[in-house]
Amino acid sequence: MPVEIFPNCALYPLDVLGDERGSLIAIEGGRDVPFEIARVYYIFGTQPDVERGFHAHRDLNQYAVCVTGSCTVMVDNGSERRTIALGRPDEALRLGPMIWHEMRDFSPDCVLMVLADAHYEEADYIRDYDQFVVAAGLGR
Ligand code: T46
Repeated sequence: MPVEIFPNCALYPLDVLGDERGSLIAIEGGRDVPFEIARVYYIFGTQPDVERGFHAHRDLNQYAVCVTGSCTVMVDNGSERRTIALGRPDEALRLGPMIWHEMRDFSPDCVLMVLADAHYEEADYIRDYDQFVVAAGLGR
């Protein structure tokens, strides 16, 4: 069962398939995530003390999985903030539209994989926090 953080933001368990050889997780668009996957990117080799993110998306839906190592993600819906520790490959953090997020505390081996429902579009980013709060207050 997902653990809701905000309406657009939740932690989802991922089914682990495995046998005596080890483990495997499959994420299928339209089944394990509620959209067709248009883009996959991953963040790795993050230098010590680096902080990333500091934006929200207007329309983009994403699921982030820390496939190796660990990091934290601060999520903010415009009125509340929560910090989520990611550190397991069988858990996905849904980052829906209008969730401000900041990633930090990357372990040296961290690989943060993100599945997205659209191609990269800089116009979809809100990178100014005050602008985000105003937009979130208007419901968009
Ligand atoms: C997000 C968090 C979780 C591309 O050209 N294509 C891409 O698909 C992405 C994701 C990035 N880029 C370029 C844009 C920048 O020149 O790669 C560079 C680094 O991207 P950015 O500074 O936005 O990276 P983060 O770690 O701050 O944010 C990323 C995603 O951009 C963002 O959508 O939600 O990870």
